[in-house]
Amino acid sequence: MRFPEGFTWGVSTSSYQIEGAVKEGGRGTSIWDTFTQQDGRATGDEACDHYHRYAEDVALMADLGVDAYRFSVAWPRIQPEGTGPANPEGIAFYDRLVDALLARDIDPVLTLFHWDLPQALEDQGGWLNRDTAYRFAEYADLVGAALGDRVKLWITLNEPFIHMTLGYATGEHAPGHALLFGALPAAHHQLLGHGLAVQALRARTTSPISIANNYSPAWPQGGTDADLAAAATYHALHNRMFTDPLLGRGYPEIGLDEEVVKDGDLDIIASPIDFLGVNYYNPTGVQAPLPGAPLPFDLVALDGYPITDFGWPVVPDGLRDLLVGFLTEYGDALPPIYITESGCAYEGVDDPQRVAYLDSHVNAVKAAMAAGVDVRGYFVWSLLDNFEWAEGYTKRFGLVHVDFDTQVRTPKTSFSWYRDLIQASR
Ligand code: PNW
Repeated sequence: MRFPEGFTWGVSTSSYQIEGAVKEGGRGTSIWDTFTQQDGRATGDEACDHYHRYAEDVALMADLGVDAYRFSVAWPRIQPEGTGPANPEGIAFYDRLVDALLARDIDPVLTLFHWDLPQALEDQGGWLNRDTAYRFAEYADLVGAALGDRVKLWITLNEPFIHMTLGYATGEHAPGHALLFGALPAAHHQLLGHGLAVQALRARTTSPISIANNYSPAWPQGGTDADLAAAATYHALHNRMFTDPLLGRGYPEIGLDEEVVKDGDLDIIASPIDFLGVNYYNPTGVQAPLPGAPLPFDLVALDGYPITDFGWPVVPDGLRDLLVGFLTEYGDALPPIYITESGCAYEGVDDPQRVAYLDSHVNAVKAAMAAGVDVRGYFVWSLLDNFEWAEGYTKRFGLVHVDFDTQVRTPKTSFSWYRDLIQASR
């Protein structure tokens, strides 16, 4: 089976991971600036210097032949303090970027929030504070007013599950809170912000609008009823919590405090979306917890698969299962899907393992489509090697190698492979 006419091939990045220039253009401080200034961590101060080199990066994408580019807007460039009118210099940067893309016939796909919250809002409690959802809708309105005529797909939030978990439950990411299940309100407030932002954007654009979730099939390791129950609980927390309410089904039973979810919130969160953004990396192995363990599941390694430099298993079947599982779980309520991130960390400019990874995952998408799943596009994470959050610059996800001393970009073997795939599928 060939990919249908109009299938979108793309690449993804995010603002804090590539832009640098953190003190330029009137940008305010984000939680990632604050978080990375601690104890000798790597920072995004320079990253890929994309803020200054965006024209070169757009030219690379034109060479690659992609149909679309998914990037994110840094909220602190638009509202340095998280509220108030739009900073014209911040808008101007994304204006230039969007126009450069359109001039090369590349569709701009814009994510409003990829984790770089204005520090001023964190000082008020960040996503633990319900008010942040309303601030997010105001910000969405400002960006919608500026770019609503040119952006081809809108994405409100990137991976609210990962942001809640690593940012608020374990503290591995900014803002660094380790609240375990106390982090759940940060999920609800993000989803509320998503719904309010969808409503704000509708008044500003006719383009499709959605969210990009991180999905990981929960694979029970061990066959006891307790193992299956633990996997079901993990599935509810990682996957269903961020999908059921969008599709009008409310929250699964995950222990979200009833005080947090106010009357009317679920209607706002269920504001219709036009597609579902799916970021997939790997399934999660789950077992029953040991007696007295703090969490209702135990996460275990999946044995018998190759692993990437990140230590993540390479499981293309997980992507096919995930997509086919959506159809089983949501049926007619399931909107069309875009794979908004798929990729892996490996060293080297010659990167046959990345080629093998991407080839097998593209084939998994094809298999899911043959089984009836409506997938409209596939975006590789990432165009460039970049600032990989808690891992700093040690994990390389790019189709293009970046030398972080000289900022020289070198297309990898996987870049040529992806260019050929795109050309062959036209
Ligand atoms: C995603 N995990 O993050 C993000 O959207 C990207 O910004 C990031 O660079 C990419 O995946 C690679 O990590 C994730 O621990 C971070 O399971 C952590 C996890 C998953 C996704």
